[in-house]
Order: sequence, then structure tokens, then C-alpha cells
Amino acid sequence: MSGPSGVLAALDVRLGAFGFSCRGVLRFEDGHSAPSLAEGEAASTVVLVGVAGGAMWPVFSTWRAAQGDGGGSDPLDRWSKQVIDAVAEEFEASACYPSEPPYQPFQTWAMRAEGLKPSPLGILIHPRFGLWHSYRGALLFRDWRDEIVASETVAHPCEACVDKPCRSACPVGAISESGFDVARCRQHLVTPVGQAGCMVSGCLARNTCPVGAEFRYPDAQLGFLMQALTLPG
Ligand code: B12
Ligand code: SF4
Ligand code: SF4
Repeated sequence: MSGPSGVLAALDVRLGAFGFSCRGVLRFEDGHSAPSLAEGEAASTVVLVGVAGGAMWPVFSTWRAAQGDGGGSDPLDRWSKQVIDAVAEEFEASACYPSEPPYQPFQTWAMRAEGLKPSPLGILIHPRFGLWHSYRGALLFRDWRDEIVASETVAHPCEACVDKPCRSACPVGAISESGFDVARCRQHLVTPVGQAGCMVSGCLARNTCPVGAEFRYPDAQLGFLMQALTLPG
């Protein structure tokens, strides 16, 4: 994120308390393909909210431990919604979430906002955060907000990565020229080798990428996220 913007700075402070940050700004000039606000009108300005690195994990873990039911099913989604809904209300915005059907095109939005591009793993790579970033929600503003400065395009690190170690790191070849083979990955994750490997310390292909290695999620966060990959669907 760059550019002087009081609203973005205030949002970053507010979101930063939860380990979240503003992860890109995009505009919809004529309502075309714009997401809808709670009232049904088209949004003009969208601020992506997400994580980069493991800052949210201790905050989320503390919240989860305080819930009688451990946060219920999908605790990360539940907590994120609770946090981002409150911030949206404070800043007079609507909110939407990546895991709420119908799925909103978060990756397309991130590509539009910052010019991020897919890595060989399928997920988008960031030149600073590498593969260690994701989206927790989006704030939707009805009005064109000049003070919310649009994001600048960033470089694509895979172009300069000659060896591309991520392509050969998966023990079952689930990442190839033809993309990410979800079924093949899942078949491995339920085996004893998968249970003791990827399920504990995360995807080996993701771990092998040198970009943004200092932002790698803590093992506990990776283990939590890997559980979702073994679910059918
Ligand atoms: C369903 C889903 C899955 C499914 C299926 C994924 C698959 N590869 O088929 C499963 C459960 C397997 C999965 C796994 C993972 N996912 Co997932 N997943 C989603 C979810 C909820 C919906 C995807 C979707 O259908 N979107 C709807 C379409 C319309 O949106 P879209 O932005 O246009 O997305 C498409 C384009 O990006 C397009 N696309 C791909 N490459 C390119 C290139 C160009 C040039 C263009 C134009 C388009 C394009 O393909 C996408 C899917 O159709 C999204 C959240 C979301 N709302 O997008 C997360 C999301 C994509 N997943 C995410 C992640 C991180 C993961 C995991 C690493 C697990 C994890 N939680 O850590 C794994 C690994 C996935 C991998 N290696 O590809 C992140 C990606 C963040 C990033 N850095 O890009 C997202 C955005 C969630 C988030 N909260 O941030 N996922
Ligand atoms: S290892 Fe290289 S090619 Fe693979 S995701 Fe990282 S930068 Fe891109
Ligand atoms: S999680 Fe493991 S099996 Fe799945 S793609 Fe990554 S390295 Fe391969």
C-alpha cells in the first residue's frame, strides 16, 4: 500500500490490532462487475483486508481460547467476520468475505489492485510477502473516495526465479505445468507421510519458495490451514 491517505492509515491502525492490514485498493468506475453493498447498490471503492505473515495468529488464538466452543466450526472465518464487520460499521462501509458463497473474486481483485500474479502453486505471490499472505475480507464503499489512494502495481517475483524450486518440491507431483491437482494433494495428505509432513509444517512447495521467507506462518497456523485442505469439496 502506498500514498498518503488518512482513511487507509486509520484503517491500518484499526486492523493492525488484529494482525490484519489493508491489502489493496481498487475502484469500479461504472458499477460494472462491482460487488454489491448491503443495501444492494454497487460499490465504487473496495479495500481488500488480509494478512501478511503470522501477526494475526496470536490474536486469533487468544480469541479462540476464550470461546466456550473453541470458536465453533470455521472459527477463523467467524472471528474475521466479527472483526471486519465492526471495522466496516465504524468506517461506514459494507463488508464481504472470501469464503462466503457466492464466492467473490478475491484473487481477481488482488490482481487488479496490485497487479499480483499467480505462482506455479496457483495462489498469488507478492514480492515482499511471497506466498505468505491471504485475504480475510473486503470493505466496500459506496462513494468514490479520492482519499483512499489506489494501490500501485508490484513486480512478479516468479519471473526472476530461475530454478523455480516450488515446481519439484511436492512429493507426489501435485504442482505441475498444468496447475494444482487438488485431488492428488488430498490423497497424499491422508497418508502417514502426509500426516507427518505437509499436515504438520505446511505445503512443501510453499515452504521451499525463497521469496518472503521471513513472513512464513507459524507451524500452528499452517497446521490449522492444512486441515481445511483435507476436507472434501
Ligand atoms: C474454493 C477455494 C479453494 C479450494 C479449491 C481451490 C482450487 N485450486 O480449485 C481448495 C479447498 C482446494 C483451496 C485450497 C487452497 N486455497 Co483456496 N480458495 C478457495 C476460494 C474460497 C474460492 C475460489 C473461487 O472459486 N473463487 C471464485 C472466483 C470467481 O474468484 P477469482 O478471484 O476470479 O478466482 C479465480 C481466478 O484467480 C482464476 N485464476 C487463476 N489464475 C489466474 C490467472 C489469471 C491471469 C486470471 C485472470 C485468473 C486466474 O482462478 C480462480 C479460481 O477460479 C478462494 C476465496 C475466493 N473467494 O476467491 C480461496 C483462496 C483462493 N484460497 C487461498 C489459499 C491460500 C488456499 C490454500 C493455500 C490453503 C490455505 N488456506 O492456506 C490452498 C492451496 C490452493 C492452491 N495451491 O491452489 C487464498 C489465496 C490467496 C492468494 N495468495 O492468492 C484465497 C483467495 C482465500 C483467502 N482467504 O485469501 N482453495
Ligand atoms: S519458488 Fe520461484 S517460481 Fe516458485 S513461487 Fe517462489 S518465486 Fe515463484
Ligand atoms: S500440501 Fe504437500 S501434497 Fe499438497 S501440494 Fe503441497 S507439497 Fe504437495
